[in-house]
Amino acid sequence: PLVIRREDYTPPEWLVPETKLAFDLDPSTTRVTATLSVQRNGDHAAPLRLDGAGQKPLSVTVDGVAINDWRIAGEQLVIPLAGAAHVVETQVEIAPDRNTQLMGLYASGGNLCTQCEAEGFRRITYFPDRPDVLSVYSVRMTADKKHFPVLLANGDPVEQGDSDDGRHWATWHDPFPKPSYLFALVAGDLAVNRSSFTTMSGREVSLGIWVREADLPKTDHALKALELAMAWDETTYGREYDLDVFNIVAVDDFNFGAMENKGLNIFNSRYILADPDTATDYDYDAIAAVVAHEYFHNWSGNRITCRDWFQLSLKEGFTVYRDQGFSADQGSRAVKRIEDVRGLRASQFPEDSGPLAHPVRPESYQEISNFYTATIYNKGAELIRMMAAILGPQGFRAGTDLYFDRYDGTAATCEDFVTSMEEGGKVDLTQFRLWYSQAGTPRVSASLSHEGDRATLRLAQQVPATPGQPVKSPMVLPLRVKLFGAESGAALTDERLVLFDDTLDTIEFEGLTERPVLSINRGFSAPVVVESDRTAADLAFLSAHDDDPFARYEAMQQLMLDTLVASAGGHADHEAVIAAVANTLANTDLDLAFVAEAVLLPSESFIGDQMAVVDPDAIFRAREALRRDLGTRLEAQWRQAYAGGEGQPYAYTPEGKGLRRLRTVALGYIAASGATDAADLAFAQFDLADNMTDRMGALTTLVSSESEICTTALDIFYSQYCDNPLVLDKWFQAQAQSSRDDTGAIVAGLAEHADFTLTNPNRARSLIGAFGANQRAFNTADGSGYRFLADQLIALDRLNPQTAAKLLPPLGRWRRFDAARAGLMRAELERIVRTPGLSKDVFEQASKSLE
Ligand code: DPP
Ligand code: ZN
Repeated sequence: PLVIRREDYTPPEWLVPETKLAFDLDPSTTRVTATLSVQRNGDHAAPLRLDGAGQKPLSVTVDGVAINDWRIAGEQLVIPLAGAAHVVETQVEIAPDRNTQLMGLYASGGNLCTQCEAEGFRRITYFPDRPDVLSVYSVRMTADKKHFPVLLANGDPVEQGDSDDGRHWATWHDPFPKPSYLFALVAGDLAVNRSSFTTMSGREVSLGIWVREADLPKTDHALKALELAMAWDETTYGREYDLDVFNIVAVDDFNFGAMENKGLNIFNSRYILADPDTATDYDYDAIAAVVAHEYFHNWSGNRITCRDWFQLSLKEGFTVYRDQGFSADQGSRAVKRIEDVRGLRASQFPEDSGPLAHPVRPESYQEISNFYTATIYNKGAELIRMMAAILGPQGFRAGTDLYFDRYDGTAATCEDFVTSMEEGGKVDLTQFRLWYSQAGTPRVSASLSHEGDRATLRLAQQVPATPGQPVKSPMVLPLRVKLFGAESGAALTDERLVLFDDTLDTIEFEGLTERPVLSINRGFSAPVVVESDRTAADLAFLSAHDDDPFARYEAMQQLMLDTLVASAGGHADHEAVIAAVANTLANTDLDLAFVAEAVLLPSESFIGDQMAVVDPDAIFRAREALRRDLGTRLEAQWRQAYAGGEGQPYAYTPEGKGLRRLRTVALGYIAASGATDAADLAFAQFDLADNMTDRMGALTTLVSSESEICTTALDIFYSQYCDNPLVLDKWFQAQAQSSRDDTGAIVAGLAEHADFTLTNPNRARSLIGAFGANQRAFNTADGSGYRFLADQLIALDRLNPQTAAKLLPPLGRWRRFDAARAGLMRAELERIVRTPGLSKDVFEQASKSLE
């Protein structure tokens, strides 16, 4: 397979300052005419090479004259050109309705839409499909007026009109030079929810969210989020929107969550549509976050784009950091940080310690679609967060101002960003750059000793070996540290930001009046694993007394984790956890959403990550035993917490969300206690809920029980929502996440369900993706889970390689399991690799997973 390397980067041989596209749109045969003004870049004699994929070339002209001496090399169209500048026109034919990969121009729900990042544009027309070729686009679309009354493209609308024979046309112009991956068009039968936004310099922008007519009532939340995001980017980063219109279109079939095409974002409908009856609080939050994320890309991604795909985190890491900041400002900062860290540990830490580990700025790839990862996005965001911590708020803003100013209109690199931070913040980030080049999650061991009024913190760091990187250098780890008095509970020191940049270090504290307890990596200031010699009593103490809510949560998680790992190894002692949870539940000063997070046990897979050999059954038993004990011993408190939310009408407010979240967590513990009324309680909640959050909370509790009522609830849910695809996804997902013993069989049955299809990525992920993440169900000792996943993945690969490859990572964890399971997982990976006609997407992931 062809390996693309970062070190091989060379500037483009030809530039394309201007691009005119004409689309004669039709689902079965669309004709695309591309008129490119091309300019030789530098002193060379190379022909023009345009990327293509799958289209049928009809004609090529140069400066208005048809030519025949073009050729196809691989999938590139090669055109010999004599001069320094020419106008090249190509005509091709494509078939949107046969495009199951959902890359390029495709059909979804009767409409036509595009997805071009990373390399979809070449499936539409011949073009230098690389992010450092920036061009000004004009687009003309012609389509049947009845089926496609709405015609949208990037930029601002210019003109429209009717042609004869029932067709109509529209032209759009985007004055901002952009790479081809940001191209977009939509043709469809769509209704719009509009509003307008006045920018900080007084410009009026018309905002529109386009959906099926019937979905219009579900677009208010997304539209509101867009307005909030536009205002937030002005106040927080000084960034103003730059076109007269900003359109968002929601489609049901979409590989990503959403796409930031200039002036015309295209979204997976799950990140737009919401009303209380069909969307959970989690969905509402995710919609606001994704709407903001894509909007923020207008500056961090579009105005400044990436030089090459190795720099992907330049736009993604930074934009995730920006959307995290936005969400934190809308609600509870601490709860948002807890959610983000939980996500990082669930998806990025396993990636960083497995066969697919790669640096935030990778050195090579076979298929770039495989690098839209938690490492690029979420660890990338942590890198920005660390730089922000090192620079401080003013320095960071100076750094981002400089970056936006200096690189506006260009295709930049991660190095350009770091240089801007250095100059703007007046700091030296030489060693910090290792975060971009070294993969693996650093491990810090921290030990605090104390004598008289002095204490010494001893730190050691180790960065584990990862594929291709056996030996690592020490990194700069910004650790927020503070000491608390074990007797008084009071702070003994101010918070210090320790820049730990060596293999070993010691930090001294003086003037201590009592025995100190160490609070470290507060706010998760560095994305590392901390091992400390703090006792269960110290952790329980911090969970009650630390003044950083995140650190309280962390202390509780660590206490739970230590307890569960010991318990999975046969040493169960639940007392410290029970006391700490009781304490947290009794603390009326805490916000309810925080309490709900703090009392939740770590996931089975996170527990597994702490063990040399993952024993999924022992982990499950240990976790269930602790849940049962917590449920029984604290039953009165759970019932009180549960009743706290009763009878309150639904409102999407921080208080309302907190109440609902704690209520469902409490219900889970009541069920875990084995209380005889638990199933009835859950069913009543399910039945009487006036919102999807409570209904799903009850259903996920029921679905893990063996009770008859579970089947009844699933049937009711199905008949109520079977014609709403997004809600039906929840129905599939809840069953795939169940802790029942027969989940594997249930999931295999659901794969045969009339409503299951691999052609829709959301549906495929809701069943197959959720099952792969269900540690116990997926890892049954007979290997049936592995076989099922491999079968589905091979079938999906024929339709949609990009989404298929995303389902593979659970099979790559074989090194962490016992020999029998490892052998079964390897056998499936080998079967996948041997499959004839396999995509390079899946080949890359499967072959790397075997190494
Ligand atoms: N659409 C994806 C995102 O916004 C890729 N750019 O992250
Ligand atoms: Zn993004």
